[in-house]
Amino acid sequence: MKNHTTLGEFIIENQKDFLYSSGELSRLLSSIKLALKVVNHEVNKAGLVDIVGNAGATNIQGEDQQKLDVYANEVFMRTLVNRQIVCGIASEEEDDFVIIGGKNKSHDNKYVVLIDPLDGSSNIDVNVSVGTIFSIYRRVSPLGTPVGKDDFLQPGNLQVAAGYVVYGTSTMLVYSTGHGVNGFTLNPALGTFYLSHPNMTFPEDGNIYSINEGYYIHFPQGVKDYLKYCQEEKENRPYSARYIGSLVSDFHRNMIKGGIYIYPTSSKSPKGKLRLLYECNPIAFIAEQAGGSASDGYQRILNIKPKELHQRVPFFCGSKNMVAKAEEFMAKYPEEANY
Ligand code: P6P
Repeated sequence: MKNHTTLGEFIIENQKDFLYSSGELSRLLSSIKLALKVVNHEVNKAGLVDIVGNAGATNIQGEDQQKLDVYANEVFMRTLVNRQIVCGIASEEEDDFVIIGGKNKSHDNKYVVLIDPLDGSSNIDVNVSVGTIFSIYRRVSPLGTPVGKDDFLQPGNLQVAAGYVVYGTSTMLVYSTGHGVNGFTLNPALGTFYLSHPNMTFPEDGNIYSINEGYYIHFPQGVKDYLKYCQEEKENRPYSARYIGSLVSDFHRNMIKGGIYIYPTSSKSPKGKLRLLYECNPIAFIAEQAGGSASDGYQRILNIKPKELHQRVPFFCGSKNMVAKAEEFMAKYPEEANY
């Protein structure tokens, strides 16, 4: 194997890029690296041990919690708390944000983490790839005090780092600290991530669209018009429809091959399904850092000021020119911007 840089070496080599970081962000990224290796180990053997299937509980979203959801959440929470690096955590699997602090002075820590510990969990039982998505901000509340909601309700354009993991045919970590996007592939024999996809860039155009067309009749008219555009026999169309049902997997493929992912509003999901804070914002941050774009059909995702922790928004994300074309169709129905 070519002498690839390891993730640990990459984090250290690029530490100088982190504005006013005294190495804490590097340590935070390293703690996430440890947690995702532990989760990866369980995901890879899910079919062999009694950890697949329903945990018998539901989360605040009212979704059945899969056992691996619960396990992944516990692993990330424990790792981040034990490393004493963050002052607060918000998770898809936690009703409210979790204050980290008190006895071990974590109130002095600078960063908060927002996470979807296991995205696409409905695919777990059928052995289709799933993922983890994380977003990191500097706190806005004073050091030494307990974090508050405002530390988590920051617009996505203030993220200091974001990333995702695809637990797929190989396990990959893709992340950005605002200086481009880099992908690392796990060598399972060594338990080491190697830089396999340096400077990932989103093709400006593509011919793949990812959406759950089963809900077609419930989509806004702008989305229906765009889908008909994708399917017409003209220029480089019709496009190919590819939908895995796992955001990180569909997004990852589209970033490599070019494409657009859409989860719009519908009568089933009047505000869309994806959560702004720990799904759309981190994926949008990565998309833009790679030269792609992300909107709710009308405005840049990263400019949206969050109102609540588990807020949902419509999501159009991918190749810049494909998102722009979809927005052209959405713009014909401005009334639908008020979801
Ligand atoms: P549907 C997984 O639950 C998820 O949040 C995304 O990963 C995925 O793209 C989407 O929901 C799938 O939702 O309604 O098409 O099954």
